[in-house]
Amino acid sequence: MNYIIIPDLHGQYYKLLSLIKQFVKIENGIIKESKYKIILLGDFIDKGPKEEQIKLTEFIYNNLKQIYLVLGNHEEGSFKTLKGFDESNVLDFNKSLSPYYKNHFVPIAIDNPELKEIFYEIYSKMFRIIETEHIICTHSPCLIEHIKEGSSLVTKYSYPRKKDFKKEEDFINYMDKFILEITKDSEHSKLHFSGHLEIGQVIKNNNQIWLDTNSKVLLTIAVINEGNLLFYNEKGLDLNVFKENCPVKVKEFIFEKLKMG
Ligand SMILES: [Mn+2]
Repeated sequence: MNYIIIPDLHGQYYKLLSLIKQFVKIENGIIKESKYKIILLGDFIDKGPKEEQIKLTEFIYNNLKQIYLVLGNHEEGSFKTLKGFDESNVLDFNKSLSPYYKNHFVPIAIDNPELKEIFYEIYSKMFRIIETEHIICTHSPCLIEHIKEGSSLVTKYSYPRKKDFKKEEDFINYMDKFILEITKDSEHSKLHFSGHLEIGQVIKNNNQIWLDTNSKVLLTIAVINEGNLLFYNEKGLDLNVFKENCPVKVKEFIFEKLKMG
């Protein structure tokens, strides 16, 4: 099977189109039958422009046959917040998970009941873990134990953000330690793909691949074609992955082109 694996889109509908049009045909908003299955690694809502969040949600809904969905913390948080709203009809800002989720998709869906129903339908088709013969996909980078246990950490492993550090250097040092800690275990041979982190680069260590979710500039996706793993952005093949952009110590881990049986 061939896969196109796409990290956190956060409502960037047009970016998704330019990424996947390199591999699949789209006619009247429908992805035509193709040799690729598309996997979205979660967090397709929030942050992006309102109109694009709506378009992206509708596009996913219309293409559920071609798109496999991993559950992200933004979908989970928004779903719970919306359900709370359905039950009480009053959005209680103190009771819901975090004020963060109320400033994005939630108010858009409350204003648009049809969109909310579409979102619920998509949500019912999302998985915390997608596993195939060769790959495992989770929203958040996580330890193999978390996958085995089916822990909710596969969706929302938390880590400090760049803005939590005074100096960028401190953040890089922290992330280097975090990366080594979380990727230490490579007992299984499948490639493990995840998104969720906002560190502005793709990271590979052992069998784990974390796709950059800082999609404000170029968004890098992974493409598995006939057992070859390649990386693409909107402009085409991304050859800079793992060469220039990794944190200092992570550069020690050299990326080899992966062949899967
Ligand atoms: Mn996330």
